[in-house]
Amino acid sequence: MKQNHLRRRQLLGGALGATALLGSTSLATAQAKMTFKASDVHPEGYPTVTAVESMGKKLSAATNGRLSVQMYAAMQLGGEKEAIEQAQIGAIALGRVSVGALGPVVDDLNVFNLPFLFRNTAHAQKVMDGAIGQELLDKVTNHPTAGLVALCWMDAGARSMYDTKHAINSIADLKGLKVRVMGNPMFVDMMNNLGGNGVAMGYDQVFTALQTGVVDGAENNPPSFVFDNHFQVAKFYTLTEHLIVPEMLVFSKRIWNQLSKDDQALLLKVGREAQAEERVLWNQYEAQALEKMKAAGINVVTLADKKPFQDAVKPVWDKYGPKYAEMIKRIQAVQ
Ligand code: GTR
Repeated sequence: MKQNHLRRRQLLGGALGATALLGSTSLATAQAKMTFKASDVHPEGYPTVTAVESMGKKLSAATNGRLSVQMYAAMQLGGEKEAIEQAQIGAIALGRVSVGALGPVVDDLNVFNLPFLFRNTAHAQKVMDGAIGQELLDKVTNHPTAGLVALCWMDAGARSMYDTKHAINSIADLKGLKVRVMGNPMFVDMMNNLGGNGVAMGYDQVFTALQTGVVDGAENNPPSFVFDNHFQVAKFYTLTEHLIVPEMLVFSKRIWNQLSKDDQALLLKVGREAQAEERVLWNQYEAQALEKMKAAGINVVTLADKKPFQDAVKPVWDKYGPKYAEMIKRIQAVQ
């Protein structure tokens, strides 16, 4: 753990140095060569990682190598809370993070963290691609203290439960299971209302926690479950699809403010393209993940009835829903 921390500091050292340098020569730096450090918890080959790398290649091509992206995948720089904090101080430029982790920073986003909000992933995509999606990106960018510029959305499918103990065939099977959730109180409440014990922790700790029995289960989409290796230790996966939480690619406002208007416009353009590219990759990866799960003999349970799960999370809606009432209505109206 300590070593990880040291390694992280070494990796970040360069970026901090470069940023400090940039601060001292404002106009000249607008045209200076810059390498944008990017962080993602997922490994190389994961849709979000590939899309950001491909965005970096486009940036380099468009600026004759003046701007580029250096990807630090697979949690080399820590979890998502760390990525957000590093972007805020300008230690990295790009963080690809879940709205689950961003909600505590920009509260408007928490509406997307309500369980069973979207009818399905197609519904979520329609919302992200439309006026509401743009509005929420703007909420991040215009937030007075978040220190982030939202470049685009990224798909992350639907999240389902998995565990190391037994198949979850009905809500009763969740009773007493310690289940890791993302670091956001809404998810702890969600899990507790479903009958489990919600344990909030960073993504960087989940694999070990599952392996050592600190938690009995977690919840995530099939690509995370498979390609971050959780399926090596958790053999039961139940398609609860209780959360459809989109992700965002955010840029450090500190670094953004040092860029020329043209470079900012270019970043927004390649960001939009990254969103479209990631979606195509996502669909392929999700299918691959499901195949790998089958091949590995994972017990995949399809629920005959999700209603008991939906009913159980009503207290979460009662507690967090009212302040988003207008937005919820608008989201539900998107066909
Ligand atoms: C993944 C997501 C990550 C992170 C992770 C988690 O699906 O891509 O951004 O949020 O889940 O559970 O923490």
